[in-house]
Amino acid sequence: MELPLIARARSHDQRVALRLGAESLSYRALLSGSSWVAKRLLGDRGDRGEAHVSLLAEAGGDYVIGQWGIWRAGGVVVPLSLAATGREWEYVIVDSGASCVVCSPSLAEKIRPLVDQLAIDLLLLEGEPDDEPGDFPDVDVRRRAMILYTSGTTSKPKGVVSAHETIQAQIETLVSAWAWQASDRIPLFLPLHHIHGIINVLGCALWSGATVEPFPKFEWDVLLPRIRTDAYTLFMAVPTIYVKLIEFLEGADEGEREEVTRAFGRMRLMISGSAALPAPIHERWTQLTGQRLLERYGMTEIGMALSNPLNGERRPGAVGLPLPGVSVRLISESGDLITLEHEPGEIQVRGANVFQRYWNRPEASADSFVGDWFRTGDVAVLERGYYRIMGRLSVDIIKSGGYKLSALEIESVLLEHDRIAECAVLGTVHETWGEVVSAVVVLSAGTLDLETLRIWCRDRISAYKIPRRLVVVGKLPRNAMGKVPKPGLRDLFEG
Ligand code: MLC
Ligand code: AMP
Repeated sequence: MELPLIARARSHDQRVALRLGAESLSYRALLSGSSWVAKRLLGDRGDRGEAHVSLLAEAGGDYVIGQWGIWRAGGVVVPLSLAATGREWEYVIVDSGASCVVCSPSLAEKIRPLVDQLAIDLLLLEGEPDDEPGDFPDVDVRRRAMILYTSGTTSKPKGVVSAHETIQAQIETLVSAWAWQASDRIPLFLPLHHIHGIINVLGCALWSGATVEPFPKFEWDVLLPRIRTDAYTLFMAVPTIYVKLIEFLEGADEGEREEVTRAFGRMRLMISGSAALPAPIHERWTQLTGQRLLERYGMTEIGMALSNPLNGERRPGAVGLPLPGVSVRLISESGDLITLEHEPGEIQVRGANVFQRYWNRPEASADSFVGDWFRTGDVAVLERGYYRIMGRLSVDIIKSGGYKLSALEIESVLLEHDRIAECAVLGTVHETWGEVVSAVVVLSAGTLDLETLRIWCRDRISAYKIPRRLVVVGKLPRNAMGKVPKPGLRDLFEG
């Protein structure tokens, strides 16, 4: 039996799956391309048997052909970030045990030295469409499908292992809750190594027979003419993008603003998630465009869990109710089930949408579950029937521009600097980015300014992990346990 996503793609056949400028790729073309990939990966084997295969491709045909090709060969996709540094790629490839990188030809030279150093295979996506039937394995949906790396509170990112059936459950709940249709058209400008872009946009669209228009990144000038001409029915973004859109619209001349806000107003649905959408931004967007944004809450480990309704009240500042098939409960600090409104507790989630485990991290995996309930580490409260996210249990998790960052991972890099003796990294509030990475350091010698530190960080960590704020202190405060009380450090950045 073919994987459901592939069987569905076959039924969508000549429909346009990807629109790429004046060109387009049909579902059939993506299947043909992925046949070529699967055959190359299989060679004379009958099944890649859950071999881990990294995927490095920009949003577009190569990405989908690579992803489907790996799946059809029985492999597990480990997407690589386009923004990552060489050592971040190395970490993901080595930690996941990937034996091969499937890569766009345009990106090959960047990763080739690492592939050579690790003595793994490189498959370039330069094949011809292949319509000859292939001898592909039957892939049971309980098998592993994807490993996404996400920052944890244990310093280094961990690989979140999801089965095909997990991905299917994550997609199906959204297709039903947000009424995805084959006639939907959506722009894709979010990175494809995270669940928001992979599942909510690409996965749901391709499952539904809809059309995706991929862009290498979010660029207002490029999107604007498309929005103006009603190119999209759906729009999904992180709060930072809505903040930027409001800035653009407020700065536009009146005629343009009028035209574009009306075009946004005509979309079927606009969604925000991956970080808290401040109520004033939600309200300003409605004032400008007439659209009531639908805010939802999710996580790499669980897909989406809570959502405001498609039909009904979309409440600013709230994330609504559990999605179909997803169970959510709140647990107090003392471990009790919260049954009353207005009492905050940790969000725990159960359902077919929940991942299997962290790759090669039995302890972290065990610690993350209470029975079959996954502990999100996020705190919420139920208010007038809807959940509202209050924050996170760990101060070491930072959300910046929708990216989840580990303060501990950044600290361990900063400590490699020969002038930094001690440091504490934390997120501080920022209007556009939600939070920005901020570092408090104690120097062992000389001086250090932010710009010098940022340049030094450049080939070590992704741009969005590099500190934006720096304070040098003589000594870091420590509590009785020897820990730095980070929330107290926020005052250092005020003003
Ligand atoms: C970039 N810049 C930042 C920054 N990122 N400054 C502060 N904090 C950050 N996090 C700076 C750059 O250095 C640059 O400055 C300028 O902003 C523009 O950089 P850019 O890279 O061009 O930014 P842009 O393309 O505008 O990116 C913004 C963005 C992007 C919001 C589109 O960050 C993004 O795609 N975020 C989404 C991440 C995501 O998908 N998360 C989902 C995870 S899954 P200068 O000085 O050089 O001009 C998940 C589960 C769920 O969370 O629920 O969905
Ligand atoms: P990630 O690990 O990158 O998948 O990020 C998941 C985290 O993003 C969650 O644990 C939350 O902290 C945060 N998040 C996602 N959606 C929302 C939202 N609507 N409001 C507040 N936080 C959110």
